Amino acid sequence: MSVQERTYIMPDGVQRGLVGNIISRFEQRGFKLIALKLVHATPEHLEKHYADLKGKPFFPGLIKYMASGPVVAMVWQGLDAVKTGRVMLGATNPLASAPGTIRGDFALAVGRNICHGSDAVESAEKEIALWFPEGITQYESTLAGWIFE
Ligand code: RTP
Repeated sequence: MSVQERTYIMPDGVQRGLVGNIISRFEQRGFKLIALKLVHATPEHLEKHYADLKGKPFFPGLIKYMASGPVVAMVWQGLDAVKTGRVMLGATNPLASAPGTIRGDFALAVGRNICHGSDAVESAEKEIALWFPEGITQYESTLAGWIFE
């Protein structure tokens, strides 16, 4: 648990026009945006990102879908960013995602569940290094004292 914890959040389906809403939710919750870019990723890059899922029956379809259009690579920082980010996303299957969560509000199908979020601090670090090899610029925010004790 750290107020400096970072998570990698990646909306897909940019065509649906939901990226701004997803960004707003993280901003409103109190997280600090520390990196963001639009990327049309190659299958090879996505296979690295989803390496843990290699062998799953849905893996080829997942890579094909994610490579079919742009994604938005983002890093958000703040208290318990990884766990809170997952709560904000909802369950992997939108059928089980509560209304009020990103998937519970915007998704119906597990293979189109709108947004990825790191599932652990270690995977967040790996994912951030994979998507932002150029590094991340740090900047001061005067809001911290109003958001964290
Ligand atoms: P994510 O990595 O995208 O945040 O999702 P997650 O941890 O909740 O779920 P994970 O098991 O890591 O699966 C990664 C993505 O693969 C797609 N998926 N499709 N057709 C299927 O049964 C199935 N299962 C998973 C989803 O898009 C999921 O987010």
